[in-house]
Amino acid sequence: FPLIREICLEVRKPHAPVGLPFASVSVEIKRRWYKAYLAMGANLGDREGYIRRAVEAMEQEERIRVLQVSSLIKTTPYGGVAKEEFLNGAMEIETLFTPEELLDYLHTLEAAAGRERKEHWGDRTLDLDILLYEELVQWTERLTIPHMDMANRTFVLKPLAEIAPYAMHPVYRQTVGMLLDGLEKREGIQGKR
Ligand code: A4P
Ligand code: MG
Repeated sequence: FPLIREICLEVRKPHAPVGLPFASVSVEIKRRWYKAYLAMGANLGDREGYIRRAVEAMEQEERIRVLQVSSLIKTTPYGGVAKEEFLNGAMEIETLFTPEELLDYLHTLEAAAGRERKEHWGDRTLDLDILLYEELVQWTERLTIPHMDMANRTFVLKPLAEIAPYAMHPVYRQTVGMLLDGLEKREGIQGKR
């Protein structure tokens, strides 16, 4: 039902076999579509193929709607660990998954691309990160949203600005376009030093 954004469903049972006085018992679930932005990166093997197959898998997944996919750009490795050139891109999706469920799901796609986790920030066949999830700000051991370092990474902000220049970073209170502008200015100044 594409027009339904949110549903709250309660199933009520007036005559449940419970040995206590009660009017009825019920269970309730709430589901809605949440907007999220993802980063995609690959720097080993058939980089474009790994990214394309992950997007196709998401298109087949009932709990995800792929709204936009950016073009893929070639970028030099950032962070001093990975050695090979990257292909990077970004996606806009809507999903029924919670952030933790979405992360688990993205890990299954990374595993399907044969990703091995050998070293932090190292070379990889496929990396799928959650950049933004609605206006959520969360910092747990497993999951930091917005993605911790996104404002310092041209390879994240450039493809994201292509599909969502007005998406708002809920901590910095700046749009993706503003963050990219600021970063390019800072990098320009550093480049001249
Ligand atoms: N985690 C926490 N927050 C998030 C989030 N918002 N999205 C946790 C996804 N994962 C998140 O990630 C390690 C753990 O981070 C996850 O298990 C999850 O619980 P990982 O993907 O296993 O390892 P990683 O990718 O090596 O670490 P991390 O921190 O995700 O690295 P990044 O930030 O992805 O950086 N240079 C270029 N040019 N292009 C790139 O794409 N990528 C990296 C990796 C380095 N240099 C790069 C690129
Ligand atoms: Mg990652």
